[in-house]
Amino acid sequence: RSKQGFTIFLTGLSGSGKSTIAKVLMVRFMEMRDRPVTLLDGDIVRKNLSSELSFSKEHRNLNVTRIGFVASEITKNGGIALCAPIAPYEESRQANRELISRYGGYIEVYVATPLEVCEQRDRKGLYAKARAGLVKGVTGVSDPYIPPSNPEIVIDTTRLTPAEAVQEIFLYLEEQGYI
Ligand code: GGZ
Repeated sequence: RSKQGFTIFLTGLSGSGKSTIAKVLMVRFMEMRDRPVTLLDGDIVRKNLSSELSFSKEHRNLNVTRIGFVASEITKNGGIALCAPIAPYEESRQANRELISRYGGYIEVYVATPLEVCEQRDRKGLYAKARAGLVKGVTGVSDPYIPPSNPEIVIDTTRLTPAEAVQEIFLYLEEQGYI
């Protein structure tokens, strides 16, 4: 059976459900006791690895390629890396894809929850602040999100629960022989 490492890279707006899906994936992979699993969630990385970075295009790309580098090392060593930044730009996503594919699997999951739905949830009040002009350059409101051109999986969280989304990802991994 295949034991190569792989990276699942979730991209989408704030509040799209990336973290929730990543956490459920994390639990499922840990239960398998198959390979070490590492979660590189957006807010954790921002705090611990990218604390000096802003939300400019350059800094977002740098943040995303840092995550990609860590994921590539994990993948190289046969582990599972779960990444969940917004990653709004194609160039840094593409750079990660090229780097990580050299060492193992790269599965890009576009969590395509519409802005209206993310905004209705607004768990952290970010969108309200953006609309009030208190925060500038918020992805989806006053900063771009470029949808991935060739994602392996697209998740519509308005139709799927997190558990169903994870099931869809597992199905794909089985089909491709990763698990
Ligand atoms: C987008 C922002 C911003 C701006 C702060 N735009 O839901 P959250 O709150 O916890 O997750 C978001 C997080 C996004 O960081 P990422 O590292 O994932 O972004 S990127 O991939 O673009 O580097 C959000 C919070 O930081 N946040 N200001 N202006 N999200």
